[in-house]
Amino acid sequence: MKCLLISLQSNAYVTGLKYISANLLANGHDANILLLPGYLEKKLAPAIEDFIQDYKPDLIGIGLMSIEFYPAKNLTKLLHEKFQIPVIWGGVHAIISPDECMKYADFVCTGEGERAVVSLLDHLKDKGKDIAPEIPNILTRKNRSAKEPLKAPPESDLDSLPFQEYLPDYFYGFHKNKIYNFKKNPGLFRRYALYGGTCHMMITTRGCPFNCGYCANAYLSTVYGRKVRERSVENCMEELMNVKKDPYVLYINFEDDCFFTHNREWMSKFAEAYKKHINLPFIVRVIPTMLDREALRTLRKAGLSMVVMGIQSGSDRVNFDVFQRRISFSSVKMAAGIISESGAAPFYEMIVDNPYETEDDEIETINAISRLKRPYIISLAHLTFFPGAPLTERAIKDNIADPDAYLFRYLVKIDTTYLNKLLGITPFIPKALMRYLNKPEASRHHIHILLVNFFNFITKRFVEPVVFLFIMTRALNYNPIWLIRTVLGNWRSAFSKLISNYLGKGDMEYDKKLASAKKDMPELFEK
Ligand code: B12
Repeated sequence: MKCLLISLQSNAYVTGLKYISANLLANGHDANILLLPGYLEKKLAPAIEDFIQDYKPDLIGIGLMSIEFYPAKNLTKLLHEKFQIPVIWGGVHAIISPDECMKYADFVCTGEGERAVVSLLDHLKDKGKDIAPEIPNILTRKNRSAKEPLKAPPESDLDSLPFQEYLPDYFYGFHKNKIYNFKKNPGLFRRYALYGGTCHMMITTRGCPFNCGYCANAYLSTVYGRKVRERSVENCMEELMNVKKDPYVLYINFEDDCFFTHNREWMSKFAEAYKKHINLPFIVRVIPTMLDREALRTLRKAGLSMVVMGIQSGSDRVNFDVFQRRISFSSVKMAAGIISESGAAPFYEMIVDNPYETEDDEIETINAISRLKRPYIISLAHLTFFPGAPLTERAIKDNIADPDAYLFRYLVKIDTTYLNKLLGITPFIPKALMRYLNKPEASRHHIHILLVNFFNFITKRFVEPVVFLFIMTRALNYNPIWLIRTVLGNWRSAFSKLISNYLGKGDMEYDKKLASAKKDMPELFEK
């Protein structure tokens, strides 16, 4: 049986779909992945129609995060008009909002999809599509009303799942009205992949030990439990040795919510094997209170080049009371010190545009951030009220959030307020200047606004890229060849980010498509 897995994301990092397709192949089925970046057209393009007619899938799967809801709804309607093929939705949004998704799809996957999709294809083969399946994690119109829809326990043995490839030969992309095989057109793949395709995105754990109020994990942990499940070092190495064969892979980007949930024993075994077999620079994410100096040193020796750490706010009130994230700024400062001392490039993430934050909180955040050891890079994300997050429920109750806003706005699109701009430039300007500019609106003059705008312009275009290059060069132990390869591999995405003020090109294009779809297809946006 054949399954076509479609992603509507603007980029080609489709970890979930790669896992599902690998498992389908291992179980005797066939799979293709098709990237339709932000597809929101009134009609199915002839190339897509031909592709489906040629491949003749028995099942079409659409993977979606919440922001891809409208493209998924539209595409499903177009597919149903042309073909008699059942459509299943899966991914984070399907898990969080299964009832809403069930209005449009024939099946909804309410958890991990690897085994569920294999069972569904087996069912379609044996019993056909007119008999409703009874499969754990698969919601149908029939069993939707059941009190206890069948749930599969979270996958306990992650090593038993075939892992994802960097670029499978059955991965296709829709570009300028044609469909291309990415493996045969690697240049095109790299255009759609983040960071020019220089990173392999890898996940060694599933789950997060925290339950922050703004994060989908707070909901996902009710489905998967609080326990963080991990892969063995051997299993991770097998995936990486395969990935390393591709000369374009320069970095491994570990997307685990917190790489430091692994214990020291796992870490040292990993570091040893990684250095021996892989030896590529790599990136990890960490939650400040989980950072372990010893483990960090061990990873650093194995090639760790960048540590991404969520700080979110510099105000303890906001972190504790609003975000339900019990991490004080003193812990953040300590963790930042350890990262700097290790020589890895520090990359800190903040959440802004928070309606529960006062001007005093924002001023406190800027002051706090300025106390972190330089040099470092910060990235600001717009607080998006995604469905399923406890803070979203609170904000809707408090009438403070538009419950549909997440459908139209990317995290990277932040408000261009005075204090957001000042926060963004704080790591790069003299502290005395920061103190002079860090004022409440009531005491600001034209000169403050002028200076913030001026430094924002200069910093974003010239200073920040130079600091970024410097911390990466240092993290790569001043290896010039690696630096040149990084710059060459990333120049296109870096350039496009600079021009479009840090909003990815794909996201900008999606914004435009969404705006014109609202005009041309108002019925799509009706509830
Ligand atoms: C890696 C990652 C990315 C990567 C790759 C995403 C990907 N599709 O693989 C990148 C960097 C591209 C990314 C981008 C964004 N991300 Co992200 N990302 C993650 C992260 C950290 C891990 C995802 C992952 O690989 N999980 C491991 C795989 C195995 O699990 P999975 O993807 O859930 O897939 C399983 C099931 O969901 C299901 N499944 C998935 N797809 C399908 C399809 C079918 C047909 C079926 C049947 C089943 C099925 O089966 C899979 C295997 O078991 C998660 C956090 C998390 N813990 O989930 C956030 C997360 C998914 N991202 C999130 C967000 C918000 C974004 C952005 C929108 C942020 C932004 N820039 O504004 C962008 C999307 C931009 C775009 N449209 O292109 C949110 C989503 C919230 C929501 N309600 O939608 C999450 C949950 C983070 C969070 N904590 O809130 N992200």
